[in-house]
Amino acid sequence: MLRPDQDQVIRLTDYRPTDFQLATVDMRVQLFAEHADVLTVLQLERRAGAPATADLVLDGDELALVSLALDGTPVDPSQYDATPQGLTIRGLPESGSFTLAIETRLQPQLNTQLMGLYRSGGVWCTQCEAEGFRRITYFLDRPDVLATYRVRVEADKAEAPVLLSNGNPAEHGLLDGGRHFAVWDDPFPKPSYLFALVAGDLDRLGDHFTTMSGRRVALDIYTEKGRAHEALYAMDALKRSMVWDEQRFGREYDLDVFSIVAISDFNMGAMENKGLNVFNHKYVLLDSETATDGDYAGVETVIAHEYFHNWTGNRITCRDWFQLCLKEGLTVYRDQEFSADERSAAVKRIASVRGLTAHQFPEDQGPLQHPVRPSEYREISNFYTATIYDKGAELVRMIATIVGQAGFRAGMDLYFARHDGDAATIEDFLACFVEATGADLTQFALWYSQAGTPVLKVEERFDADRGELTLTLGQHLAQGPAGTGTLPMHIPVRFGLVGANGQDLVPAPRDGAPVEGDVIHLRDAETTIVFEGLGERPYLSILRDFSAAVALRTSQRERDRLALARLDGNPFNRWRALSDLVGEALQAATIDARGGNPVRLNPAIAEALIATALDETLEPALRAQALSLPSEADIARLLGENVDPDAIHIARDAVVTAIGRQGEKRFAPLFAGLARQGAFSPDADSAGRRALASVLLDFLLAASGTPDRAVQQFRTADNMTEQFAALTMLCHRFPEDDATRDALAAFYSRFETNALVIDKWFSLQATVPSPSALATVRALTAHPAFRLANPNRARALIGAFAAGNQIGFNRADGAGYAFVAEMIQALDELNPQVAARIATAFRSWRCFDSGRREKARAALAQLSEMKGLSTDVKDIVERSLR
Ligand code: 0A1
Ligand code: ZN
Repeated sequence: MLRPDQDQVIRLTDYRPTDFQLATVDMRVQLFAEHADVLTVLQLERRAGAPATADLVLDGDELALVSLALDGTPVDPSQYDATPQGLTIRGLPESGSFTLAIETRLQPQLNTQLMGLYRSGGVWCTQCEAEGFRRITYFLDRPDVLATYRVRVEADKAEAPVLLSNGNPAEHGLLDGGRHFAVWDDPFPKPSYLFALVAGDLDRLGDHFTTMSGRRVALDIYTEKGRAHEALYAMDALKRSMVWDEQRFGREYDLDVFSIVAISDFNMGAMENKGLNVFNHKYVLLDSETATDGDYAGVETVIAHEYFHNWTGNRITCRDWFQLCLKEGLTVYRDQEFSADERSAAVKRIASVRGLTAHQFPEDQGPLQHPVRPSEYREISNFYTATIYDKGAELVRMIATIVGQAGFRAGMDLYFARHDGDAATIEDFLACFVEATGADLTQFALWYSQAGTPVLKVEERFDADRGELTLTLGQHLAQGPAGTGTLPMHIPVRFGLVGANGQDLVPAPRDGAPVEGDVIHLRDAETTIVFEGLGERPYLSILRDFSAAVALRTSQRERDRLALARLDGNPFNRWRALSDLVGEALQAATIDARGGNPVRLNPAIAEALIATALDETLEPALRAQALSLPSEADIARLLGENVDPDAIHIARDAVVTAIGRQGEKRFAPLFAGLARQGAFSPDADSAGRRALASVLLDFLLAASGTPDRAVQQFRTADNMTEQFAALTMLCHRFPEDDATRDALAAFYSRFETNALVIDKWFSLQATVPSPSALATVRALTAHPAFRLANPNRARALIGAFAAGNQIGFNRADGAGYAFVAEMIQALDELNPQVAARIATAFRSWRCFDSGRREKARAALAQLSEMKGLSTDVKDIVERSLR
């Protein structure tokens, strides 16, 4: 593929508004078997104050111009330059409004990048965020150019009975030759990245919602033929999201229709196009036979996330792509709060923090580090990251902690009232909380510009004679590859002082201490706080609910942590006390294993885990979290440098076996007692019981050394959660066993026609923790069901191997790295975005031992020298090497 050189760096400081203002967009899209004709009429006007001679420069990407007319008259070719990458028009009117009619011809069936207009399983669909609209027509393709759109779609009626675009339906009718049309009107001004068009032969699940002001909204979910019933849970999640946004944020839906379309070829999870969300079908379609509890939770979250974007993203959008966290961080915060309210708040918080530390921390601590609001980029698609989304959400959460829940709602109300219809900035957002609450967020704003994970160090000293507890809190931010500064930030540290019986003591900080209720406001590099009037030495429960995105270092004694794991009234911190103990034990075990020594585990730690498993006062989902040990990648991150993944694997397995043996007699009846009575239900409580049963089963298998219990569960399960858990344990623990081979084959033939389940089958084999997984994965690339061009399938095999198989990817001989590099190169020819995403698996290469480091560096270096590499992959590879 021929690629233009797009190596320029885009900088936040270069931002300036366009010279031309756009008012309306009128489109006609004619879809044919081999091409699509797009006529776009723009109503434009030179902006007041813009130079009278400024040219109009429109973005394009692989476009072909068919015709160009100004106010109805063809433009003389001497007046414009059209290339596939842009259209520059000279001599446009100095004042007054004018129209430009632009005709382009596209070939959606050849579009494998899945950006712009493409075909997926015969359906025409679009993806325009961030810069896909310029692949449909020449345009001011940037988020601060807002316009109302009227779109007419035409296609063959038999091939595409469903014709959709943004907004409300306006007209529809028949055309000659078996064709038909539909016109859609979107009254809300929007940027081009929110444009969408869908045409195809789809099934529909219809429902409706009555908003708080009594308006009736039609809700439609479109799926491939014969699968509309699999969207019932998604529809339920959508209605719950609509109610929640009204109640929690006072936000009402604004169009007459809200539609979701499930598509099988999609680069990301889903897209919040105004009134017409397009989803990866993975986040729409499910039932209990084909989807796990994790899939149900994923559908609920993504449905909510995209719906919440209607206000945080669509009604208020971003001025430029540097402000991406303005919509993404805020919307993730909102979807997390929704899940917390719908399910268990503590369990949701633990899951979110586990996700943050597993995905965002390594990004923030490695070569791909960037601030939540970056100041430059080469390829914006590479900035849909855990930092923008998940750390971005943590910053919103910190604001809520600093200004309090009521202040947060007041600030949000002001934000919605003041910026509705705007393309806003982070400064606009912060100003609303400052004005609504009087808080000073000047220092807090550093969180948006400084990359890296601050280390929060906490020391405690108790003076029994005076009854005083002295805390010394220090923060340190190392200068990382992003080079964005290391100033002390405002860190809200939620805490509790826990008495001997688990009750929270009322803290009495000495006058002048920066403490408000249960929050310490750390603003300096170091602060000492004295709590007075303590009759006994309390257990310090610090950073409750993970109130700030920091790496916590305490010198807390093991027995204090064991006490907190038993007593802390804050369930999140109770979980963390245990998780820290286990994390340290796993690090020590890895050192044992690496030295060729037998792995030891302090029986008191195993006992604490077993006691938690048996504690009926705790909800099962929380117990399951407590018993799910840190992953091999988590342990690698804790160790930090000179990591040997083989030693980690041996150590972790030995620790699981030791816990299993110590707990076996108590786990077995607990496991048996969790067996379900009655029909399957995906609700959070039932899912929690299944999660607990599943971790118990893994301990029991490790202890017994035989696959029998897993084989039994695999055979008798009537739902995917239990069946897939059993299959995973068989593959991971007994990869060579005949029973495993049989189960894998049976699973494949049973679900052969369901792509989402077959994705699971591929990724399960890709993540078997063994050096021989590489041979399996390589062989699976030749499997008839493997298709590199399908993002879900590519991620299921190659992505899962690279990001989810510590031992296989990081093989000491470098063969894992070489294989993934080769696949990235092949995929880059088809789909640069997905290739670049898979390439981020290399980001932690510097933490391994020197042998692996050299092999990884060599694979990256070789990749970076490949000819014809996309900007997307080049950007990731070159930054990874810096
Ligand atoms: N805004 C979407 C994410 C998204 C971004 C880019 C895409 O291009 C392929 C697709 C989706 C969200 O936050 O859900
Ligand atoms: Zn989003």
